[in-house]
Amino acid sequence: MTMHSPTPAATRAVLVGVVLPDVADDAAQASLDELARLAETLGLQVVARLLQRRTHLRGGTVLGTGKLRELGRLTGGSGVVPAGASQRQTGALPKAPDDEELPTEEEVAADEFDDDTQRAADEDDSAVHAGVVIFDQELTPSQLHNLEGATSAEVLDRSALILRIFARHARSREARLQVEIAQLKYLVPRLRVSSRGRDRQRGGIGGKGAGESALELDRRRVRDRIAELEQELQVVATEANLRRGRRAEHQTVALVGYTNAGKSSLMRRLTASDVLVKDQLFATLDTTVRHLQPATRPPILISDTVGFIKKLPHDLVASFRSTLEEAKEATLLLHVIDAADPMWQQQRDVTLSVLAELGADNRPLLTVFNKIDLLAPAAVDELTARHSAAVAISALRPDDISALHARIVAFFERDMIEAELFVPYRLQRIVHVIHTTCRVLTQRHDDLGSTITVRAAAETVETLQRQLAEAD
Ligand SMILES: Nc1nc2c(ncn2[C@@H]2O[C@H](COP(=O)(O)OP(=O)(O)OP(=O)(O)O)[C@@H](O)[C@H]2O)c(=O)[nH]1
Ligand SMILES: [Mg+2]
Repeated sequence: MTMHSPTPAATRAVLVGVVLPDVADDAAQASLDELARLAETLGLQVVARLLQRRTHLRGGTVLGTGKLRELGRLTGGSGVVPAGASQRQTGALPKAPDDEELPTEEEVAADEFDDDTQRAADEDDSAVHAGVVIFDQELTPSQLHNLEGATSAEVLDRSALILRIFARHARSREARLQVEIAQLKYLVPRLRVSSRGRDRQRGGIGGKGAGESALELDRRRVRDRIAELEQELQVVATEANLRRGRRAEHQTVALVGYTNAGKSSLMRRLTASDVLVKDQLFATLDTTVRHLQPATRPPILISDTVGFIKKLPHDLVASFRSTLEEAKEATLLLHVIDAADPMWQQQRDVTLSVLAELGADNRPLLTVFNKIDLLAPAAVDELTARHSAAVAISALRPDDISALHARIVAFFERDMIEAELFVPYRLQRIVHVIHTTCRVLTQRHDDLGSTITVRAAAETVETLQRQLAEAD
């Protein structure tokens, strides 16, 4: 490796945000900041950002003609949609429902009323062109095709980028299956455009269709593959469900929240485990379950799982449903928020709406403002004054972790009752059950058996009393 070789084009990316006039500047920039972090997570180097305001997000290229030329200069493309592309729209192929008519040049020019480009400081235009262009919004198949023609670069939209990160970070069988299904579902509507012209089937499926029939074959193959994977996932998910079922009698807490909020950091400290913590988006994809430490009686289980992000591809949410069951069945949700992120309110809303989509919005929820070590004391005071039911902590401070531990324990204690159980000696095995599912306060032995006073969830006490009565 030579020290001074320029970054290869394939890893140089231009970010493009197209926003409606009513989107505030800081929101538009924050969205591009997040896109940049996603790109960096994939190992891409962001060399320029383009932001364009338009009255709508339709049209053959999303961008105006001037902006498209500028983009072409950055990628070494022509900056105009190749002639063949617009013909394709009126060709023999049926139109996909999301296809749009190409606007005329004048329409496009008239619409382009404001724009803004930022280059990385060390950017030398002529050195190496960017090989990747990433759009902050969803592109239709034909927009994608036109943009690739005009830029000669690989064009990704936000969903495609997120899917690639997921594909790279998935570890468990369940997560891999979920990601592969989502990738294929993303691919199906895009196959029509992809299989004409150059080969863009990077999803890893064989077969390059040249004509329509080959294309139909491709589509069928992909659908068959999806069905196959879904079956496989069902088997894996059933096993996971069994494990979850065995945990059902336990008190469970699920850490949920926006990606990078600090869920895994809290998991590590609350459970004295070494789950992966990274300053990266979607570091965690697999669900981990551990005991709360210091241990409680009865034990409390904590789960850490995939984070959320705005505009999370719908198929991804759908295919991660089984992973996210953990959150749905938790006794308590800890909603972790990165209080130091200027966009935390939007991030909170995204998390709450994904939870609603998953049907997990009826669970008791404790809001945890994390990373307050990065805030000024006055800002922390304001936060706690405004959100008195929430806890404000830093995952880096042991005292804060203890306080959160106490809050979790107190939540479960609130629903506990005190009871006295008599266990005859011949049923001593139940004593063991009592010790694992209840907090034992006192224990007395006489000629007939043990009298045990406990604190436990009302349901647990009922179950034990029933077992004792039946065995009697
Ligand atoms: N300063 C500060 N940094 C924190 C705190 N909590 C977490 N971090 C950092 O934030 C980054 C993300 O932390 P993670 O725990 O991996 O976040 P996550 O929510 O699990 O993220 P994903 O798994 O990617 O969704 C890491 O670099 C952590 O070291 C905190 O309280 N203060
Ligand atoms: Mg994590």
